[in-house]
Amino acid sequence: MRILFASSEVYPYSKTGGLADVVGALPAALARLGHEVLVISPWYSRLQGGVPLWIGDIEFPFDGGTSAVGVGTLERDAVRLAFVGHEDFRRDQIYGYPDDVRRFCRFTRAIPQVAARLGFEPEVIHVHDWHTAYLPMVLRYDRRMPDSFPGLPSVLTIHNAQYQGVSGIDETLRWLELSPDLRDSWIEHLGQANALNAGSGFADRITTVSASYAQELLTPEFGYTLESTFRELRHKLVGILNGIDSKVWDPGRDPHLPVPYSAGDLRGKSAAKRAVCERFGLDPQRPLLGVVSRLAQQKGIDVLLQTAPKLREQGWSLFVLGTGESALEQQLRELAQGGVLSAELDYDESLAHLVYAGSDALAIPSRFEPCGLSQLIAMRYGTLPLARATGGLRDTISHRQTGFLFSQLNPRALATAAQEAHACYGSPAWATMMSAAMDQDFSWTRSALSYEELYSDLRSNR
Ligand code: NHF
Repeated sequence: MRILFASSEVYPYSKTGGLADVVGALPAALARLGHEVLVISPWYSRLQGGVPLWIGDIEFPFDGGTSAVGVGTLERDAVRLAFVGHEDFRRDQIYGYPDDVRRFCRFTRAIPQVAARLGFEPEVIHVHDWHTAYLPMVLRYDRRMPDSFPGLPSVLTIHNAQYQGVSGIDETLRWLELSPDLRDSWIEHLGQANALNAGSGFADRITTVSASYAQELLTPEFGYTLESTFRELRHKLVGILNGIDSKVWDPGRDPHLPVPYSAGDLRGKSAAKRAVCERFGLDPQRPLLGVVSRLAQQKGIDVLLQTAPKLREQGWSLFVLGTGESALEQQLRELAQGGVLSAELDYDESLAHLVYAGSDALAIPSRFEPCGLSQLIAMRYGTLPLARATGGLRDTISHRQTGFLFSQLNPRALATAAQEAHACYGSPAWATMMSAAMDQDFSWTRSALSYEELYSDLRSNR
């Protein structure tokens, strides 16, 4: 099957979060199943890991005129990638500008012409999050599409429903070159244009990255005002769990560890713990509770920091790796100065590997977690997650079998679960949990097979 992916981020070229990881890995897993995949993404000024080969400019209708963008290509893991270059994307950050919706409307409008320029005739279109969510609507209503595009089935994957792409309706329809008659269609939500609402309404299927998050989206707490839309569209909403790159995250051949290890021989795990403890002055006799996370409200880091003195009292060493909101970073610095925890306020891929391996448990107190990657990595490294039972965390961790779950997000609930884990630490039950955690299959192949089935269904229903 020929599948077109469109996304604002793709690992390793651009990344602010898990979206990039998924779009970096799922196409390769689909390619291994024999499919032909083209990934289209913006050509940011700071692409990591490769420079696309510029193959020319293309033009397409945009905002009452014609826009021109450059197209560059690359190939990686049998997947073709096309990058769309325009000064809109040559900025310091990927997001965070007042004209973000317009920027990604330009990108979205360019996608069909970019595919055509590469001679790629997709059979299915798969878009991700709000940035590309207008594509199903454009496909349905624009008459100036390349030949193979009208009537194509489309899938929207929601990685995070908190970000929706909100703008004025009239201007958005103008940017997209769509008729003002569409102002009362799915584009409208609470009197404004909402890309995620439009994508949900016009895509043939909505997927999200775990079954629990698909259910949670139907509630006000997680739907972020879109819950009524999701309830109305629940017949086409499914959850498909993400995977992890089992080559990158493999304790048996991880170049970032002092000694590789496996479930059968855990000496390398102890070596990793010693390395973390030495480097950050922690007592290796205490169980080590690691945190590898964006420092954000979504991740419940505020609650973790409130609980930190209690965790220390229980007997844990606490180590936090990550960057994020400046208030949380400041609080972390203060707690580190007070000797409550150790922290490295950095985005350090290599250290992350060491912390996943060297920790005994990994704290993940997320407010919401559509899927979550860190618990999957932790379990592969025999590090038991101590996590809030939400979204993908609930679906991938079994309480007292592969980790520890707690329901409410508050310091008391976190401390109670941490106490339970601490009491279990070092017992035969802990060792059994470690090997059960390490034994699981979270490879991308499993997810890719589910997407393959979904795409096939869509095509046969046409
Ligand atoms: O894993 C990729 C990621 C998820 O839970 C994560 C999130 C954003 O918040 O699907 O997207």
